[in-house]
Amino acid sequence: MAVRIMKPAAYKQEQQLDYGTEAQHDAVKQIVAAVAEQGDEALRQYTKQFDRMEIRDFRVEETVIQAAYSDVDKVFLEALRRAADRIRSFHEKQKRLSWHDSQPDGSMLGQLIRPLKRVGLYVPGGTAAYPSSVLMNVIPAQVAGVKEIALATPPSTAGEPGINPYILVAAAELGIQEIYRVGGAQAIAAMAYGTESIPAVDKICGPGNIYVALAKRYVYGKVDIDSIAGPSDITVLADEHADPSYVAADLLSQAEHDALAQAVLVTASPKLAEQVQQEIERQLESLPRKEIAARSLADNGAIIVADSLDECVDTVNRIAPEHLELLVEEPFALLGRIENAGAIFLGPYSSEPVGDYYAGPNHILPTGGTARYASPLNVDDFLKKTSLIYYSKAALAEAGPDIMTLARGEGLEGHARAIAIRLEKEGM
Ligand code: HSO
Ligand code: ZN
Repeated sequence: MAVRIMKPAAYKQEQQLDYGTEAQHDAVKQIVAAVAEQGDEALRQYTKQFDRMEIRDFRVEETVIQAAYSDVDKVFLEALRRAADRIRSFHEKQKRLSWHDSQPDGSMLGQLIRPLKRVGLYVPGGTAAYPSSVLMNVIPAQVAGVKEIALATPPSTAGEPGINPYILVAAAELGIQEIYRVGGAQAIAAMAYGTESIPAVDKICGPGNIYVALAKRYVYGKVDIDSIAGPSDITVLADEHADPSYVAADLLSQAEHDALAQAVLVTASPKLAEQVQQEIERQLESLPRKEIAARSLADNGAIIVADSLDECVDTVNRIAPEHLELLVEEPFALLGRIENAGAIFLGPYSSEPVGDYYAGPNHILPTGGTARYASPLNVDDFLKKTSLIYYSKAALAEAGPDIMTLARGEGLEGHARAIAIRLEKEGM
C-alpha cells in the first residue's frame, strides 16, 4: 500500500502517547508497592512470573560481561569505540561550571553545579535493545560527573549469557560494571526504592514498554526520570533538488524502527512527492524489516504537498518533529525559520543514521511533537544546581527594609522579625 499524498491541512498528527489501560495501571501500582516493601523477594517472584526465570543473583557477573566480548564482532567494537569518542566530545561542550558573582557591597551570589550521585539506566530486551542507546544515555551522565551508573535489563531464556552481548559490551566499554538482570516495572521499582541487591538511584533513564513507562511515572518524585519517549518520528523537508532515492531511504530508516513510528515528507514539489512514493515501494521490497516499515508508513506515514516553501516550513513547525531533515538546495537558509525540532539534519549527506549512531549529538530526542517544549537528552539532565547567597552586613542594611515590607505584606511577621532583629542589634 502506497504512502498517502495529502495537503498540509489534511495531515493530523496523532499524539501517540500511550497512557495504558486501567488494568495496566493497577498491575504496575501493585508491582511497585510489592518491590518497595519486599525488595529482592518480590523481584524474584515477578521475574519468575513474567520472564519465566529463577534468578539467584541479579547482578551480572564480571566474567559474563567479559565473555560477551567473544560474541561481538571486532569491526563492530571498533566502530562503537569511534562513535563513543564522538558522542563524548560533543557532550563535553555542554559542561557548565559553578559560578559566583561578587557585588561591590561585599555580598556574593552564585550557583553550585553538582552531578547526580547515582543514575539507573533501563535497557529494554528484544529487538529494541540498542547498544547505541546505551552510549547516548550513559555518556552525558559520565560527562556530567555521575560516579555511579547502574544498568537494568530483562533476563532472557534465549541462550547464554541471557542478555544481549552487544548491550553488555557497550556498557563495559564505558566502564559500567554494575548491570542487573531484571526487567519491566519491577526493575524500575527496584532502582527507585532500592532492594537488598540493587541500591536505589536518584534518576532513572531509558525507554521501555508500557509497564516500564507507567512505572517510571509512578516512581517520579521518589526519583527523577527522563522524558517518557513515544514512537520515533522523522520529517523530511525536501525540494525539487533532492534525490528521491535518498528521501525514500531516510523515511524507511525511521519507519523500520516500529510500526508506530512516523515518517513524513513535506515538499512543495508534486513531482518529488510522486517519485518518493514510487521509490519507497521499490526500496521496501528488499528491506529485511519491510513488514514493520510498511505498516508504519501505511498507518502513520504521509507525503504532504504544500503550495510553497513557506507553507512547508509552517507545516514542519506544526509537526515539531523529533528528527528534521532539510534536503533542500540551501538548508542553512531555512534554519532561522525552524522553530520546533529535536534535531536538524542539513543537506544530502546528513542522513538521520549519521546522528543515530555517530556524529555526536544525542539520539534521545523529544518525540511526538514534544519538541515544542523539550530538548535532546543532554549533560544538564544529570546535573543539579544549588543557589548560593552570601549577604554582607552592608547589603542587609540596604535590603532589610524592603524585605520586611514584603514579609509584612504577606502577613509573615516572623520573617520580618528575622531581619529586624539583626538591624536592631547591629544598629543598622
Ligand atoms: N532513531 C532512533 C535511535 C536509533 N536508531 C537507535 C538506531 N538505533 C531514535 O532517535
Ligand atoms: Zn534510528
